[in-house]
Amino acid sequence: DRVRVRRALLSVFDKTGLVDFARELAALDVELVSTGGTYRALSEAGLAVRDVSELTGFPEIMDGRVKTLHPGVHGGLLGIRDDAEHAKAMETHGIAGIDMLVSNLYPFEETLAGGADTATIVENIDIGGPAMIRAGAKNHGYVTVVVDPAEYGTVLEALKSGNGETDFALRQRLAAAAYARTAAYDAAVSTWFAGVVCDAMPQRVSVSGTLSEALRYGENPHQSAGFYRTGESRAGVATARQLQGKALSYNNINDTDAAFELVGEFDPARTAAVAIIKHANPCGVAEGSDLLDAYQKALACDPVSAFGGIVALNRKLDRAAAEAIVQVFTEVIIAPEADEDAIAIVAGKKNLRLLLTGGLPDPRAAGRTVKSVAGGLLVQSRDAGVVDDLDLKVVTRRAPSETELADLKFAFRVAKHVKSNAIVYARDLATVGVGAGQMSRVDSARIAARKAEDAAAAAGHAEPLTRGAVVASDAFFPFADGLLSAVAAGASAVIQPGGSMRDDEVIKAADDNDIAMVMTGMRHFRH
Ligand code: 93A
Repeated sequence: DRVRVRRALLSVFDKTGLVDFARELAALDVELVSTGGTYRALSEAGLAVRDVSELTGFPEIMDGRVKTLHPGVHGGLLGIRDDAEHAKAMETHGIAGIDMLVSNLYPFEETLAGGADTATIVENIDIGGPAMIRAGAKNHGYVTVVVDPAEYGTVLEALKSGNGETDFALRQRLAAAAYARTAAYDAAVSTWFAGVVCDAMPQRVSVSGTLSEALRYGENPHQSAGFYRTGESRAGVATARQLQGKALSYNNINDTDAAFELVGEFDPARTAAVAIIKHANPCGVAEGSDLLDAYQKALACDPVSAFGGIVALNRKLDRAAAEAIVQVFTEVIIAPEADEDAIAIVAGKKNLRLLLTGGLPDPRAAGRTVKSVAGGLLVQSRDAGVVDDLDLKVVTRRAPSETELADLKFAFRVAKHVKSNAIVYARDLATVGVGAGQMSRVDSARIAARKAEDAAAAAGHAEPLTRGAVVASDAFFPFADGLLSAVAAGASAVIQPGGSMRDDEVIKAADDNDIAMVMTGMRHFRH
């Protein structure tokens, strides 16, 4: 089961360790054959190497799309040396046996992660490389296939200690690694094709990421946890730079993500916006003339819950906003950037983490979310719905005023980021009451209204802040009762998806109470 390696074909995109490895192979009397770029790298290093076109009698054509796809290569990889007919075919057609294949592939996954255009991504689908790897691995009885530069050392050791021969166990192990690589490669290609090109769910999904940090514990101290990076370039908690403070916990990461995705909904060129998050739900969100104004408005919504919260900002953190934020016990601040003054102010709070992302996530970006259930994975495209893009329909006699409409859109934008059932009261482009995560929409509505009363009382207002406010609901009102509870709280306008069997009843209840109601046609469940 030992095979002497006389000829190696090297065709690698990632040229790490290539020259040293090839030099050692040459010293072991292995003849080197290579494709274009690999050939150049080796000959420039002064190594004797033959161009693969000598084996094929055919030049590389079509910008390299066809360089090794030839019987001269595949016959050399697939021929069974001990089979008389195979040996005869090799002789008749002048096919040289290839005993070792060293190949790694065009960087499809990296090209995809780097956000390249479709044509570039397609061009980075390697065809010849996987074909050779699969051929050599099939014929592992005779061929040693190396797909990972990390294996170069092991392979050299084996050759040196084995008189230039490899044994079956090594070739078999390398063949398994080879097929694992081509399987993962094709899975990445097929997933991309299905999802992006055909807008369909892939037949298989493999969730993969690289451990970025082993976390102290998970959602609770008795659970173990880790944070993995997927390589996606989206601005957010996974790609942010942490300037200070201790390591983020599992819950911090989850909440920070929720916070930053929410402020990402607010175009920084149009407005300053701040979101304060607790347990993945906003306890205050506001637009403002600047970040300080937005922060103060957001904080006023529920200052009790904001204690120990996560603060996300959609613009460069400045001194004034930083000074206000550090007055309140805050776990994490996340922003696209921060100016020097702001960084210095935050530095005064040793435990406060400051994360800078370099940009904002695009709320309309395509992408997938994955959730594990017992024995399965639930995969869906991310909720890329944005209220500005929707065809809003006024369904009541009274149409909302311009101010009401602006508040309605604001409230619906926020409701998308509140756990269902979500009810959001807003006025003056700030939340005044948020009802989240209740099993009954009426309960969410009651909680939101009560929150607004509490906030008003705390701020010394005579009237609850729901009076004259607008209300957003993440899903339709199945009955008029949810709407009537908003009416009772004093709301003047409502935004909701619509689509209930009893829409007529709900619209009538609105009209009876002189409420303006807008339907979006889009639901924003979030669980
Ligand atoms: O364009 S290909 O799909 N067609 C081929 O015939 C082919 N042969 C090798 N890609 C092909 N390769 C790949 O080229 C290898 O998998 C490797 O990634 C790369 C090495 O090219 P070079 O030696 O020119 O740098």
